[in-house]
Parts: sequence; structure tokens; C-alpha cells
Amino acid sequence: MNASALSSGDRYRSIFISDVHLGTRGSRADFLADFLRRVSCENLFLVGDIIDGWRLRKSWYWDGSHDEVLRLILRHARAGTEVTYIPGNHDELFRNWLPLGLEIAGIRLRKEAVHVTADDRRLLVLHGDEFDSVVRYARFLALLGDGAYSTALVVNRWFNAVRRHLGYPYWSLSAWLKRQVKEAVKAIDRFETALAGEARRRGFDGVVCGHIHHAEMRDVNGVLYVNDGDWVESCTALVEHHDGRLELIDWAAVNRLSFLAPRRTAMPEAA
Ligand SMILES: [Mn+2]
Repeated sequence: MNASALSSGDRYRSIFISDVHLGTRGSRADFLADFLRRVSCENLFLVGDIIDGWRLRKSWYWDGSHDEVLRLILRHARAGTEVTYIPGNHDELFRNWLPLGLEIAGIRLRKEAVHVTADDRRLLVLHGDEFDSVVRYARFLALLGDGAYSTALVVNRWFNAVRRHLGYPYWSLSAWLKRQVKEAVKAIDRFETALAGEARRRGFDGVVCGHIHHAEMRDVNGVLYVNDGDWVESCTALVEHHDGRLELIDWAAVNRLSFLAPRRTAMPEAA
């Protein structure tokens, strides 16, 4: 056992996180730093889109909490945690380095990984953008929570009041949104089915992925599908307990963190 003694907080066998999008203003790096400071694990899987390299070219946002996330990952690695970084489509510049079999500061770079749980389940770990062709609308659902929908109905009323005033016929924003949501739900289902199917074809008991910013753990035709979510629209991680039990943690909900609160840009603590 080489669980890192980094923190007096919760100790897990494994932790899976993805879609942190460091380098963008939307990243809740402050919440993730808080999480990483308070947990320890033997295996840490970074399941893609940790750093947002696409946006790096256009706009760039970085503050102390983004630094802190990288520092904490390195500290976990130094404390004995096996860290595996699977690049996603937003940090795909790292994919160019995959053939080198690169290992930086104890962090292994892999296109995908295999994880065997304590209760002997073989899991395929990959980001998931390879299956994008089936999931075009999924981002929409993540953006459209219940609150957004009721707001949309109010907006719809005003919108149509203006249209009426200008002599245009009624156009139902809510019906349009409902159609979009239905498409998004179908797209997420296609994504989940495709990834579970891939795991089954290759003889795995399950698959762990990210990419669509939609945390989920469910059985898909006898194969376990797990999506560890994101740290932009929600704050979710997948953890494996020491007996192999898998659990999705909603860090924002557990700690009552508000997404409306200003981002904390606290200076990193002394190492
Ligand atoms: Mn992605």
C-alpha cells in the first residue's frame, strides 16, 4: 500500500477527475484545489481536458488556484500516488508526446489506461472524444438546468411580446428548447451506449470516461458506464473505496459551494 499521507482527509484507493479546463475562466480550479488538498489516494487518473490548450491560443486565464491544482497533483505524485494523465481533445497537444512514453515528474502519459478495482473489475479508462460523432448536442443539456429552463419560459414571454409588437407571429422558444433537450438526452444516451459497447467488445467489465460534462454511473447492458463529470459546470469526481466500491462525489453539493460565489484566487500554501 502506498497511499499518500498528504492529507488527514478522506483516503481512497483511486480518484478519477476530468474536464477541469485549466486556463479558462470557467474552470472551478479553486474548488478542485480544495478537493485535492483534502483527499489522498493510491491512484489518481486525470481523464482528459485538464488544461484547455485550444483556448490557450485565443484567450488565456490563469490565477493562483490554477497553479495550486497543478502543484497539488505534483505533490500527490511525490507522496507516492500513481498519477496517470490521459489527454483529452482540449489538451490534445500532449497526445503528440504519447509515442515517447513520456513520464513527467512521476506522472505517466497514456492514451488510455486499464484499472483493476479492489474487487477485481477491469475498467477501461479513456477521455471519450473518440465517440464525438454520436454526441453532437450533449453540451446543450449541461448548460440547460431546471433553473435555466424556467428562466427561458419567462424570456419567451417577453420575446414574444416584442415579436407581437413588431408584427411577427408567435415563435415558441420553450418548444424549441424542449426539442433541443430531447435531442441532448438522446445524444448522451448514444454516447453512453457507444462507450459501454466499446468496453464490452474489448472484454472489460466497465468504462470510465469524461468529455461530456455529465457525471453518471449506471449499468448499460451488463457493462458499467461511469462518467466522472467535470469541474466547470459541476464539481464531480469518481472515487474508488478500498473495498472496490465506486462512488461519484459532488464536491460542490457536499460542501454547499456556490457557483455564483466569486472565484477564490488564494495564494498557494507553503509546501
Ligand atoms: Mn473533452
